[in-house]
Amino acid sequence: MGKEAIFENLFNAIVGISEERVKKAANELVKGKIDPLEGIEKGLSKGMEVIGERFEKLEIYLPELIMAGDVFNSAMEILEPEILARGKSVAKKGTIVIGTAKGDIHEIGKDIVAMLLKTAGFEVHNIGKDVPTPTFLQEAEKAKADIIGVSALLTTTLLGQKNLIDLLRETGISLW
Ligand code: B12
Repeated sequence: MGKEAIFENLFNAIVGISEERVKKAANELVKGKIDPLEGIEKGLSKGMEVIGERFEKLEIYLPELIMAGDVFNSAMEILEPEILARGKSVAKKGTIVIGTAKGDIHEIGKDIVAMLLKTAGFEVHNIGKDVPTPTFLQEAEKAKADIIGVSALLTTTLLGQKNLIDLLRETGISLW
């Protein structure tokens, strides 16, 4: 099967919220030695965009949103070892603390970013979701981090990013 057909199967499996189909397509991608990152970009994430649009239009509801997230994660369980195996051992580039802002439990994208940074040579401290602003600072100090990454998918939790910058300024830590 060609890679475009596999990307389409990944897309359709997310939109159709089918764990069985997503696993099948993810396994085909690995067997076909296709770049898993391309599969995430051109299949899984595109499918998630459609899920988000349908949710916004009230064509689907929260349970479907939750299930679509689980379907995405079952594909990631198959793709992640492949992504890590493809990563070349590179010199350490720095340390990053990454988490999702307080009030926000979206973590699929943040976990992908964390994994990609790891394969690119960063020491990554993934501190999870719904993280209070001061915890980012505490964890960054503990890890002696060079970078802090704050994921926020909700309009309301975007403020978590600004709050952290304000907190860093207050404590006198110099930013970039
Ligand atoms: C799956 C999903 C959920 C799942 C999350 C499951 C999980 N384990 O993460 C669940 C069901 C829990 C959920 C809940 C809710 N959700 Co939701 N959800 C989504 C959905 C469909 C997909 C998100 C996703 O995983 N995408 C796939 C990943 C790969 O993409 P990504 O997250 O964008 O990540 C990429 C980039 O953003 C970036 N990135 C992400 N983090 C970081 C961090 C750093 C440091 C960097 C550099 C880059 C980076 O890189 C990633 C890889 O490319 C989006 C729709 C959408 N189009 O985004 C809505 C969406 C984000 N949700 C939405 C809403 C409203 C909610 C709820 C409030 C619904 C409700 N009524 O309860 C709750 C909020 C719960 C909470 N307190 O957080 C809205 C937000 C609207 C807004 N403007 O605020 C959206 C946009 C849907 C919509 N169109 O209405 N959701």
